[in-house]
Amino acid sequence: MIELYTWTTPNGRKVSILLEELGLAYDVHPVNLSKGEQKSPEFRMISPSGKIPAIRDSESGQTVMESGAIMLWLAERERRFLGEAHDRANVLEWLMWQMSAQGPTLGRIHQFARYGNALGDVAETLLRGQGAQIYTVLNERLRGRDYVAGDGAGVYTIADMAIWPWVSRFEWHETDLHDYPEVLKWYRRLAERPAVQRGYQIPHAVEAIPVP
Ligand SMILES: N[C@@H](CCC(=O)N[C@@H](CS)C(=O)NCC(=O)O)C(=O)O
Repeated sequence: MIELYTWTTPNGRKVSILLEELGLAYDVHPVNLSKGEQKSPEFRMISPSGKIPAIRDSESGQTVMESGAIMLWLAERERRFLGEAHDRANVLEWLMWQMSAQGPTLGRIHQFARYGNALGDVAETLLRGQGAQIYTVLNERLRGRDYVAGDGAGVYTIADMAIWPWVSRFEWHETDLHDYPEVLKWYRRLAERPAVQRGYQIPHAVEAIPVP
């Protein structure tokens, strides 16, 4: 059984969406970030960085932190959502783009646009520009495609599942998805998936997925 330690955030939802898509049985352990539960010594035994998401395989005792590592570990174990062998490089590059560029950039924008932590005009203008670049890159990638990775129209993989939850915060970073029509089509396509809808509501029910 997979034990999932998570909260209602984009990084947490990446893993709950994948677990739902895989149809695996899993136990959910909410880690309330506003109470600082992620910094407890008990949780750090599972996630040394003190961040969600993290998983523990109760059969082997294996723990994994870092959403990208968790997604790869689960997808490789189940041999699903990685595309064909020849798609692998493509899946990895978009997964790594999400981990190193999309998530961190949009997360920094949340700091001032959502939480009111002023960073100063220069930094905020720079970050807004970087956020727009992120959406532009994704929009161009999705032109004529259904999914970010794979040949032709693409194939649904962990790369889509990693990128989508951050796009679902578009309101938090003051982005109008109508400015990025290819992203909007892809975003709506994934939002219709029952597994995405279930995974979005882990570890507890929140508002419906925002769909512009
Ligand atoms: N690179 C990590 C980032 C994880 C992360 O930033 N998690 C946030 C929630 S989305 C967190 O636990 N924040 C609480 C904290 O940093 O104290 C991953 O992708 O798993």
